[in-house]
Amino acid sequence: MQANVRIATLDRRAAMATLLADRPANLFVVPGLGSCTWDAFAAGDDDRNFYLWGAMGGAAMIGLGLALAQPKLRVAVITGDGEMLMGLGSLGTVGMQKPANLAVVVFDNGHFGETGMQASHTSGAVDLCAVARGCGIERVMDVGDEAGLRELAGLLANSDRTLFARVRIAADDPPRVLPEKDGVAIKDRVRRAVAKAAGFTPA
Ligand SMILES: Cc1ncc(C[n+]2csc(CCOP(=O)(O)OP(=O)(O)O)c2C)c(N)n1
Repeated sequence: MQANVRIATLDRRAAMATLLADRPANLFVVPGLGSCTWDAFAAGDDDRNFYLWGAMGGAAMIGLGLALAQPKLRVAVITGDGEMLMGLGSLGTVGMQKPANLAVVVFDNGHFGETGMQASHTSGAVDLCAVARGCGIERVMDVGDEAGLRELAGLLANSDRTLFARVRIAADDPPRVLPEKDGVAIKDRVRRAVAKAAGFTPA
């Protein structure tokens, strides 16, 4: 069994930028609340980002719903280890449903960054890659370098099966850059983008 390697050095802003650099037109991103939402916005505001400001623990389920409802789209949930740990059971539901167009990516810094860098369970016993495998997700990646990030970016565009990736990022707290906060505006904007990308007229 692979060890739970805890060396985390990737820069979170650079990692997000690499993942989204050659983003195909049909790739939607659900960034988890807090740092991942700020990272996604910092990489370039985009109608296809469903920024979360709350719903801690819900990012993977929001992404699963979108992926199942819109099979022509690709969906990348990109969230923190604290957020993922709060909704850990959702990986079981992802493993049961297995949509090929869904990726769940965890930016794992081993800490709850937004609230003051308290250590999370991934600093200790919990190995999220092992959890994902145990939930039936077949393609699981443990990403710790630039080459791995680039491979992951390609798979966000074209993986033929559900993907889980842990990205080992450094526990730092870059300056916060905050996107739109109005939940209705965020929802309406992403719905229009979904309709455009999937080729239907929104209700
Ligand atoms: C239900 C709920 N509990 C707690 C919080 C407070 N909170 C906001 S972000 C966060 C930590 C997020 O940590 P993580 O997902 O690991 O992100 P990162 O370390 O990358 O910032 C917490 C505890 C919240 N928003 N909602």
